Amino acid sequence: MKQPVRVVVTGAAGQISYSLLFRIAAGEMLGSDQPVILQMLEITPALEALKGVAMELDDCAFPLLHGMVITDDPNVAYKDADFALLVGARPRGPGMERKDLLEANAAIFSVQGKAINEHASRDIKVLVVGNPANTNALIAQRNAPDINPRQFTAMTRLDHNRALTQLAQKTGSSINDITKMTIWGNHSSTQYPDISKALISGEAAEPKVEQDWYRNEFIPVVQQRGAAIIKARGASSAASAANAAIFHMRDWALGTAEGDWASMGVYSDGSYGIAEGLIYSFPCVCKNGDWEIVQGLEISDFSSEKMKATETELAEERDAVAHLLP
Ligand code: NAX
Repeated sequence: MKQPVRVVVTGAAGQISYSLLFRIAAGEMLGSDQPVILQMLEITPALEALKGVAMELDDCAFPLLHGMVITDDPNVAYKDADFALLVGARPRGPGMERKDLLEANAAIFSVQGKAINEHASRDIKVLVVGNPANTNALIAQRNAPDINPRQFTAMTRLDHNRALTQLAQKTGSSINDITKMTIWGNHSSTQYPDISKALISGEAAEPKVEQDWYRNEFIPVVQQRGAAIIKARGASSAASAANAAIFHMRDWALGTAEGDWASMGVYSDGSYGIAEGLIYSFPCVCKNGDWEIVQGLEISDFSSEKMKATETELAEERDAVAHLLP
């Protein structure tokens, strides 16, 4: 049996975590031979509810769950952490402007970044789920100067999965036949879901759908899917978000499938002309616990415009919190 690894989940009493924690403990994220210790962080008023979740985890008698930590102190939560899923965030309250939301979360994610810098394993893999995810990841990263910036990522895998299903349903194919889907940019309504590189059973997907559907249905449906879920369910995506977080971390740790890639919000190295240092979603191949941005893809004028628009939004978000960054 392998040595247990330490996995931090923040916002652990919230609705996404209620799906996420059980799947991590069941071995779906890191494999059925990898024991885990769950280090769960919440704000003080939610600790009682978190104790209830921990009781349920106990009651599952998961063979891979080798321990749990429940805390409201980030310095305790991140101690020796190997993986961290940052789900806890400040939701948009009534009358809150985008700038207020960015600032409220900047406060939370600077604390997380500092605690990671001081207490986590130097090899920690961080995934930010809490919104605005890309900019929250940037803030955490900037507050952790001793950790390689490549170890901070943001989640666009839910958007990627949504895009796969939309394309599969439209073309009457199985999601198992579709590869090389891409989400570019921000996890927001400016994201660019791009099927121009996607393959269905090895053949180009784009010629199989009408341009009108692609541009005027597929792209907005994927961009607005989160809002559609809220409208239908009366609550935001939870189980599907937890599932995407599992897929993101599993691929990063264990590798993407041969011949395919995953969409991940990662530290931009300037690839495709995207400003260096932004946490931007690119197509990534993962191997040996590391990721690489897929290089050399041909970018059409249409794609270039869409990729730029979402980059501009991310640059604006970064600038809105610049005074709070170290
Ligand atoms: P909930 O409100 O159910 O849970 C959030 C939990 O975080 C709460 O229990 C709260 O007490 C806790 N929390 C708040 N501040 C904290 C802090 N400083 N430290 C530790 N815990 C803290 O929200 P949930 O539905 O679970 O969603 C969580 C986040 O995921 C939200 O920001 C949401 O917008 C975001 N999402 C991101 C998605 C993505 O694709 N990147 C999709 C789903 C989701 O919308």
